[in-house]
Amino acid sequence: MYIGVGSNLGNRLAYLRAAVDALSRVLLDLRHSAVYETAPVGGPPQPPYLNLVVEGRTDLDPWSLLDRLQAIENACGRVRAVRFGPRTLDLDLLWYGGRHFSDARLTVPHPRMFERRFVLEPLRDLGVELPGPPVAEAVWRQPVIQLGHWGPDPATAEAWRAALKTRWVGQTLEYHRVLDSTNERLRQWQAAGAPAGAAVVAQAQTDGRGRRGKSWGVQPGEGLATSFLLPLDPLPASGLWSLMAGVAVASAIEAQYALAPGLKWPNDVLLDGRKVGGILIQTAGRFAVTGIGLNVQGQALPEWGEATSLEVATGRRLPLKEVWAAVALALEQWVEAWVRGGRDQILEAWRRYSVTLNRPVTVLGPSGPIAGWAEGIDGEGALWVNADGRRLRVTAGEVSLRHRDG
Ligand code: A4P
Ligand code: MG
Repeated sequence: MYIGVGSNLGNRLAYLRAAVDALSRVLLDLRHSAVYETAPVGGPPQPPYLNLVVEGRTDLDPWSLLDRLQAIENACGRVRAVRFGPRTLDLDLLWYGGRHFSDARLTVPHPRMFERRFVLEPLRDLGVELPGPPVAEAVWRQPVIQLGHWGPDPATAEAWRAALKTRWVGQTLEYHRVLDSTNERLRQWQAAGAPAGAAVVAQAQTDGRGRRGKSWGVQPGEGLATSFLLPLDPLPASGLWSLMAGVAVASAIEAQYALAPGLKWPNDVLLDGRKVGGILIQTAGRFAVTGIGLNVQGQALPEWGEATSLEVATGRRLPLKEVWAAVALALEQWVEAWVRGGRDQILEAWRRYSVTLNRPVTVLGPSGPIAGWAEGIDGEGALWVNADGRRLRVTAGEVSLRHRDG
């Protein structure tokens, strides 16, 4: 039989993995397709789905199987609110041994499966074509992107490692085709003993911060999503880590590609005033998990809004592993510079790249927007804003910042 699995709320990939894991205790000879990111079909406006299809055998009758599927949905926090609406997990019995039947609880085959590319494409990936009505042309135009299978890919990791010019940063790494978040994976790995400098790379990151809703336009493999495990010892405040990582990314693309990047406090990397990358620091034990996202390839599409890519800026489709190796080298050099020379060198470099200092900004905090002038950063990486003579100390994480013209 074939079961369709979909999720478009919360950590979608984690729900898919939990579903496959639970189904492996219900079905024999389980196989599952690659993961696909798919535009919602029907229902109210809602976020994109992740979908896959599971194949397996069972002795359960279809209604007992449906009971099991619904128990798995419920265990994954499924709330039935809107028909066709957003859900953490949806399990549909698509096909049961070629049988056709319908009653109040169950219609098999699933009545809409041949109208949905998010079902047909994963079936194809499994090498399966089920007999059914002819599929309308329009169905094949529903947007779907194949992301691949989860799990580490050691061969690709080795090819990336070979591109490195570092001594320790990135020398131990995991490469994944699809991952919910490289920071999350690295935090888990840290807890299991990953060494300093360990790195995680994902060809597609499904649920990393800042990605949701911006998925369409970036094909898997066009953007760099990576995290590095760096020792926290030299830098006391995580706000400084954000600035240091920003300086490393900016100096890497400046040196490697002769670009003129800018840094927007606290953690955006800009080219020509448009966002090309972002940084997310999380601490784990004695480490700073340093997450970096960079738009490497890709033409500026309308859905990108204020974003850009290295390809747009250089006119070249740069290999991701080359960009990654340049970033790893710069991180190693800046972490070591920190150990040798203290924080001043990094603050000075940050000020040089800054596009935030000495200009009007709006601070969006819990107590509403505050307009002011960005005056400086201090030794902890906090931003000082002058709002009509009142000096505010702004720390990352609590606020977001908008530049104002003028
Ligand atoms: N039911 C009848 N037949 C079946 C079957 N073959 N498999 C009954 C599973 N359930 C079946 O389902 C409502 C009732 O359908 C169940 O109580 C069961 O007795 P539900 O899961 O509670 O509600 P639902 O999911 O909102 O309705 P339905 O009909 O399952 O919707 P679909 O067809 O699952 O559509 N777009 C993308 N890109 N990817 C998606 O995964 N999913 C939907 C949901 C809409 N758009 C989507 C996706
Ligand atoms: Mg359903």
